[in-house]
Amino acid sequence: MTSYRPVTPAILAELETIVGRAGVITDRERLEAYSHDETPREQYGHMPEVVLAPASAEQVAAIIRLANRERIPVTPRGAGSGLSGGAIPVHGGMVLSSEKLNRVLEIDGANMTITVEPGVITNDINGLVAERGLFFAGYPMSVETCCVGGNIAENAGGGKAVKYGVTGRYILGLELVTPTGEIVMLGGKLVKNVSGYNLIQLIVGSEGTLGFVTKAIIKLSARPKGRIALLALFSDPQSAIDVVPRILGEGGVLPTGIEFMDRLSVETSCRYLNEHLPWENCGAMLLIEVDGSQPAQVEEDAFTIGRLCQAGRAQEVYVADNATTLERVWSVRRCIAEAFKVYSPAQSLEDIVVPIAAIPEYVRRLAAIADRHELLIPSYGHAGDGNLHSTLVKNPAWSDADWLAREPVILREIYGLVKDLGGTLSGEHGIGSKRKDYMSLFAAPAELELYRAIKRAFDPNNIMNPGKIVDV
Ligand code: LAC
Ligand code: ZN
Repeated sequence: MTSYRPVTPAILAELETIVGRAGVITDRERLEAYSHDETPREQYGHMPEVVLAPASAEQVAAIIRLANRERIPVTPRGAGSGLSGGAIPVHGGMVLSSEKLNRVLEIDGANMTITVEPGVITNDINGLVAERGLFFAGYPMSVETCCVGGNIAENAGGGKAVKYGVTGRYILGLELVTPTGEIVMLGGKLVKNVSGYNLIQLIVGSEGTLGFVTKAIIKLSARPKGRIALLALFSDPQSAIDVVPRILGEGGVLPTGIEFMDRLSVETSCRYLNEHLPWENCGAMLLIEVDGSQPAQVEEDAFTIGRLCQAGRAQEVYVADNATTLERVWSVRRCIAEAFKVYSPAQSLEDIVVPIAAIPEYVRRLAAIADRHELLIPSYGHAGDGNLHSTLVKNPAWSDADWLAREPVILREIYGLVKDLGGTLSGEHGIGSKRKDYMSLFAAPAELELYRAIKRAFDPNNIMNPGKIVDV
């Protein structure tokens, strides 16, 4: 275990010479906002000693060199919308915020790229490039609040991954400040690049443990001209989930996404938003979207999928084919996590992923686990990716201490099931500090040792986001 040194007044004075007084936050009330992400604060939060808001790669590099010299931990932070504790300074020290690194540096239409700093809000990219007929296919559910740096750190997925894949597919170049304070440029506006090890894709998803991204070159795609979403209602979760492998395997259509919501998830989000979807008489819903450049083709694809849903015992299939209805159904889906936080702050939002064909068995066996432990475990998520956000919700009859004692037992049981089915711990939220202790259930000692060797090669003093993914 590395031992770290505190941030002393002398170090604060030196930090002020790097980022200026306004870039150094030490006020306790303001620090509090940087002590947690979207995981339950009491359980996972930790206060930083100082928060820094650098405005250039050079400033980031100078801070990291100082942190190395003094052996002070550095935790990179984007918008703080993470779900695994990735941006929480679990060893105290410095939080390095990307909030002032939020410039769009270039839009290059001919190469279909946009170059941005890490603090740019993901959704803003689409606003900027829409008029050129382009879009960024990354679509995390927190798209309106999360930022590009966080998406890269976590290799964020989301609601369009069935067709478009996840963030990493679109990252062509990265400027990185390494954990020893070097500035390196990886890749460029290159669609193909096999010159050397693929360090870009090692950095993507490394949860801020291998450096701080200061610039990203992102690949844009042609904006689809048509989109249709189908909202298919089923009497029970199993019937809905059973259709997913059929849609993918039998339709000959690649949907943009296939999202699953059980009844409690839809109901909770609808109540939170004061929205109405007809959840009362159903047990679960699928939200399936198709898009494309030919509106007639998109309609035909939607029709094909609608037929498969009906053949799979859908009670009803509703069509959303204009901006207003599309936004209505998607906002219910997007806000489920937020709504459950209000419904029960004591909860564990999971991110398991299994092979797509194993989704029906997962849902069946998860229901048995929930029954046996007498708690609610609603599920929703990206069924078309085999990625479900099963959420353990504290039984109101349990005390807080009860919950904290039972939660890990139930989690281990769920993870055991996931492993049995050939799945793993996280599909898009990451390991962070929240899931670190469970890594050894899925990765053999030799694999974990490779992680540690990589970490040591980048970060010999273990100052960069320590306490995440694995202990070094
Ligand atoms: C979602 C977030 C929790 O899919 O990943 O809603
Ligand atoms: Zn998700």
